[in-house]
Amino acid sequence: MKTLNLGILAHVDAGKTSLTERLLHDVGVTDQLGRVDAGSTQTDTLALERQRGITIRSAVVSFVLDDVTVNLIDTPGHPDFIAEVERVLGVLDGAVLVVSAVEGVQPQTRVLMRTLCRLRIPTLIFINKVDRAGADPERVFQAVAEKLTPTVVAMGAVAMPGTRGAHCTTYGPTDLAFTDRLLDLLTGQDDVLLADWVADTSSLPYSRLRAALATRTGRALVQPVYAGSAITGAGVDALIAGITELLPTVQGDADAPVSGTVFAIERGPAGEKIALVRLFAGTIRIRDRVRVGAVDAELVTAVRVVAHGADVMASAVEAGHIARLWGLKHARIGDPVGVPPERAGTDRHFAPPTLETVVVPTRPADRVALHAALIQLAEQDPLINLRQDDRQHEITVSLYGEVQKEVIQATLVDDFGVGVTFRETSTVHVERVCGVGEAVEVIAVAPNPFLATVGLRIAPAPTGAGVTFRLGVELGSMPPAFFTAVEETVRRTLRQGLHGWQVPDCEVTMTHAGYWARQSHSHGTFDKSMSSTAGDFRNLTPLVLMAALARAGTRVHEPVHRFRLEVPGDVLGTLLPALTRLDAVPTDTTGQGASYLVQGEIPAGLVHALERRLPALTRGESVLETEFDCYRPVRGPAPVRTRWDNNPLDRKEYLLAVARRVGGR
Ligand SMILES: Nc1nc2c(ncn2[C@@H]2O[C@H](COP(=O)(O)OP(=O)(O)OP(=O)(O)O)[C@@H](O)[C@H]2O)c(=O)[nH]1
Ligand SMILES: [Mg+2]
Repeated sequence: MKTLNLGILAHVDAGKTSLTERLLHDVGVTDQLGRVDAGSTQTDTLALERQRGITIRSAVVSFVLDDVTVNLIDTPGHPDFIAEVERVLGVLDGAVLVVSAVEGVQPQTRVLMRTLCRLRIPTLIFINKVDRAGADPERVFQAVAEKLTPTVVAMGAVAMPGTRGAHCTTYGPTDLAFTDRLLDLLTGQDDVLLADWVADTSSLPYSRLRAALATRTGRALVQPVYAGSAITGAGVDALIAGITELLPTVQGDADAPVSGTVFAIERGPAGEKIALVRLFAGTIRIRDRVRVGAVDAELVTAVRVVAHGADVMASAVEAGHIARLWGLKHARIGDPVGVPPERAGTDRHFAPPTLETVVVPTRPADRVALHAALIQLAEQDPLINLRQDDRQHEITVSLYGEVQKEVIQATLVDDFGVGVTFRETSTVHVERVCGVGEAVEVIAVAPNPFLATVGLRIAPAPTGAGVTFRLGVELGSMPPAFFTAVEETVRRTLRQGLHGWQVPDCEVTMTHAGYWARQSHSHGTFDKSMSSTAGDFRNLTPLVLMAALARAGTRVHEPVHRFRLEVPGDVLGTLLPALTRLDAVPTDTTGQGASYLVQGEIPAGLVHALERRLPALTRGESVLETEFDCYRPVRGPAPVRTRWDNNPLDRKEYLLAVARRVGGR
């Protein structure tokens, strides 16, 4: 059977979960329509999701349409949970991007559409909530074409929008404006189609246009736009027909070697680990041993697949499907299963978290329990980037925002019985390398206390390039384990640069390498004092790297958001000075009738303060949109972060040692 793994994506509250519920109902999986507001949906199952009426975790449900199994993945829309969306992008064959007919294109809609286009994920757009007061599907369609993607085509029209009686009609071969638009769009992209049409205008019958529409949609070159209401069901039949007709299905090879991706980790009722895997090729049966990430031969002890609305035990899962697998003890999000699939599961599509905070147990005795609980949460959400500082044993997590913080707090109490408070949230800065720096320590030459020679050169790399590690020495000059030790340590050390912040992008070249081979005395026992070990390389590498980094120099950068703020014209006089006090830099202010649109940049750490101050500054009449933009150099003195990793030396001692070395050469 063919499968389609379909993601439902949107800005918060656009109606993803309601649409998922409606689809399940209309295809016959559920008898009763679940409601977000009643806490009765299939996908918002966490107690916290039901209480708050927002989706926090992505969830998979499934139904059969004609001969296709559709695995539907409902995702959260709140930007604090963008990491959940990121994880599912690598396993999607198609997406429905939901836009509210009332609120229109929102910041997250833009971020998501950009990413869907970049990843070439075939997408249908659904303008939802046409029944709600204020709905204006025509205006929203125009905004979609202007702000999201120009390659759109409206697949139908809405009558009586903004009323309970809103209903939708689907365009067909007799709607000339529709067929003209198809012709225009498709011949503009396809030279063969254009040539045929130029030669003979009757050579493109409607059926051929429809087929071309499916092909182009399948290649993510055209985005058909539907409209309707998840609540009343208007327009949803057309969307279902569009999913079947226009989105590409896959039929993986069940006999090929196993190849899949772990895209989520859950815990079962007994606390056992469950890996959600999208299988691109092959078949996994119970009791099979599979390779997961770097771990060979993990034993699969149970398999569940989502089938026709329910999650059922199965003896195997085949290519194309999504399954929950038990027994993969070491599985982590993004790990390949078997042969790594072409689509990597760990690619970064969105900005990383820009905030961090220290988590403090309410009862000091809970510290160990808290650490264990956070380790489990970090498995499900690796971007919280859990770390413990060595001296005070304080635990820090990275965050996207305050809502995520509240969710972590509630989860720790509800699921683990650990009450926590947080220190003030602070901004995660990064360090960028300024120039090129080199350092070397030679074996048996003071002050090098380790049995290893390591020389490293560090150079800047473009933003987003990541850390690259190259060998400037012969690969055969040392055992591979020593090179691995150096590379791993380089990556770990760069998590904290000269000021304690991560160095995300740079090129590190190993310029010198040397070791003492395994040596024994006459009585034959291995003598550690005469033979290099991987530990020597692990201990020496941070010293050399930090010395090279000190020579190259780094500059601390802070995350900056772009903001778009609509305000009544008469508050501008008090608003602009308040923005300046919040370190926001307005770059553009334009009048829009009685209101003004102010756009500019603001440090990420002050977005929350701006949100809090706005109601008072604007009589509650403002609309604020913010989105991560870039890192920019910090003005004034660079903030320093305390060290938390397992560095062999205390930070101050460490930098003094580095300084002595740099100065002494
Ligand atoms: N009138 C109307 N209300 C809708 C429609 N779709 C959703 N809603 C309401 O909008 C609110 C948000 O709906 P959800 O389905 O939770 O939206 P969501 O996109 O899943 O939200 P998050 O997952 O939290 O991002 C709820 O109160 C729904 O009842 C619709 O078509 N018409
Ligand atoms: Mg939802």
